[in-house]
Order: sequence, then C-alpha cells, then structure tokens
Amino acid sequence: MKTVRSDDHKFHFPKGELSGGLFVRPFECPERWDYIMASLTEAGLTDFVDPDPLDMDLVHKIHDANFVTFLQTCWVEWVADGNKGELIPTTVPARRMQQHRCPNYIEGKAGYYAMAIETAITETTWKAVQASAAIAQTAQNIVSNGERTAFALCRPPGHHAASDLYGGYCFLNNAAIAAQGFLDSGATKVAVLDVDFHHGNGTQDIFYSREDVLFLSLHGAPEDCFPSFLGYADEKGAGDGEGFNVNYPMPEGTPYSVWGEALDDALKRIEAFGADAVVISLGVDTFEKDPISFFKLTSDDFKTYGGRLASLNKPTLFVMEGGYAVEEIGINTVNVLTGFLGAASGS
Ligand code: OKP
Ligand code: ZN
Repeated sequence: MKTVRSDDHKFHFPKGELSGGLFVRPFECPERWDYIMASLTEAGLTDFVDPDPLDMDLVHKIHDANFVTFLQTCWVEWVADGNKGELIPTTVPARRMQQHRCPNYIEGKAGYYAMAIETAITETTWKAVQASAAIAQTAQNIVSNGERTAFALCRPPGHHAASDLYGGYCFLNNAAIAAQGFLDSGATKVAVLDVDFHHGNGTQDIFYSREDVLFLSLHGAPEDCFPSFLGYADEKGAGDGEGFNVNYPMPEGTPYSVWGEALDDALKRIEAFGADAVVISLGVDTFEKDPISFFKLTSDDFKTYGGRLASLNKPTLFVMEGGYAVEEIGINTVNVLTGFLGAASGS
C-alpha cells in the first residue's frame, strides 16, 4: 500500500489554539505526522510517494473561489493591517446577522469564513494546506489507476472545511476533493465514510444536495461536542441528495461494541448504494485516551474495524483527519491500515 506524504505539513504550526479560555499549544501539531510515519515504517509500510502538484481546477469544484483567494491572501492582508499575532478572528455572522456580505477588512473576512475560531492561520499555513490537498488528490489518482487502496497522510485535516468555511483545524476538504477526483476519473458513485470522532460537517455540507456522493459519519453527538451545530441523525440530505446523507451520533463513553454496530449499518448502506469507490475520513480520535474526545475504542479495535472496511471489497482511499493522543496516533492509524490489508489479502 502506498502512502502519499510530504514534509510540507510542517509549514502549518501555529503557536496557539484558543481552548479553555487559554491560548494553548495546538492539539493538531506536527508531531502527529512524525508518530504516524514512525509506525508506518515499523510496520513495513514504507512505500512512500511524493504528492503531484495540486490541481486547482479540482479544488475549485469543491471550494468557493473567493474563499480560496482568502486562504491565499489573508496573511499578507492581516500583517498589512498592523496585526502582530497569528490570524484569529473575533466576530462571526451569528443569528440574524448578514450571512452573505463579506466584509472588506481582513479580520471581518476571517470571521465571515470561519466555522470555529480556535484555529490560527500563520504566514506559511497556505503552503501546508496546498500540500495536504495535493496528497489527497495524488492518493486518489493511485487508486483510480487500479490500486486496491492508498493512504493519504494529510495534515492539516479537512473534514470540517465546507465550500466557503474553515475551522476545526481544517482549511481545504481533502476527502471531498478526493471524492470529486474519483468521479472525474470515471466513478459514477462515491461513498465518503467519516470515522473521525467529530462530525464531518464540511463534507456533509459540500455533498448535501448530491446523489452521486453518499456521506456517512459516525461521531460524538453534536449536542455534546464539537462541531456542535451539525451532525444530527435527522440530517438526511436535500433535493436530489435526499437519502444520501447518514449520521450516526453517539453518546459519551461509546465503546466499540456499539460503535461497530453503527459501522456495520454504514457498510450495508454503502453496499446498497453501489459505490464504485470509498473514501475513509480516517480520524483516530475515537481512541479511549484521546484528550479532546469521548469514545472508548482501544488500539485493538482499530485493527478490527480496518478488517471490516476491507469486507466491502471496493477501491478504498484512506484520508487522514484527526487523532490527538499523539503517542498512540501512529499505532492506531497503522492498525486500521494493517487490519484492512490483512483482511483484503485474505479475501
Ligand atoms: C478536528 B478533527 C476543544 C474543542 C474542540 C476543535 C476540534 C477540532 C477537531 N476544547 N476544538 O475533527 O479531529
Ligand atoms: Zn476529530
């Protein structure tokens, strides 16, 4: 199995994240990548590939052009306005405020495009964001060209990013870009299965009115955790997309015995949908020791469900999302991949 990865992830490393009323060292940190690379190497998964240059036309099929321009230019505008720290907005378009008029000044623009304000933008963030999206696109091409599976070691993650929203550590939606890439490469139907602890609000929103992409997400119930305002079970898609969005919100303390049943239901739906390709938004923050999440999966459970994913027997792309128990992020991620590979070769 090939892993697409790039050192350029290191260009996104803000000094601070707004959390608990403090500006703390970000949970989404570069060491996450180091631990995953170390575990891949230890497991013999050393077929590493560099990303191709980012296809901006593909990015623009998923993201609003003004939003992309904002990501490209925001830092220069922020500094030109005399700001000294990292870019974090303070005001957002809440209830009964204008949702469709983007301000002209940079802090207003950032608030307009934010879905959460914990995530700081730095001088070099855009460089890392481009590399992350390029990784997803390159790994998708590997699978479209006939490989059974590939691992896109994306950082920063993407599933909270909508067409014109960033936040929750996400800027461009790597999984959505990959799903669109599969369609553009000849697939008729693609399923995106989001197993990150947090609801994939961005991916849901991007495909909410479409019948060619089935989105399914297993996550902490929105009334109890981030992203708080999307991910309820009654969100089932709209218009042509009605019936093509499936949410499995679950409560605090959820163990694999319960989580795995939701996964089995999701796999049945993907089968019934007749997906030509599957994108897994792979977050391992469902782990029992994750510092910002509340499910109770063990390291062994990741291996078990990796095997379950292989039973779909479909071309499968893994796209890295979250996971913040840094010392165990590598082993948990690799357990999903080796669980998948073990079951795939045995079938
Ligand atoms: C990104 B991904 C912590 C609140 C949570 C943002 C979490 C983003 C998760 N006090 N802040 O889905 O892993
Ligand atoms: Zn997450």
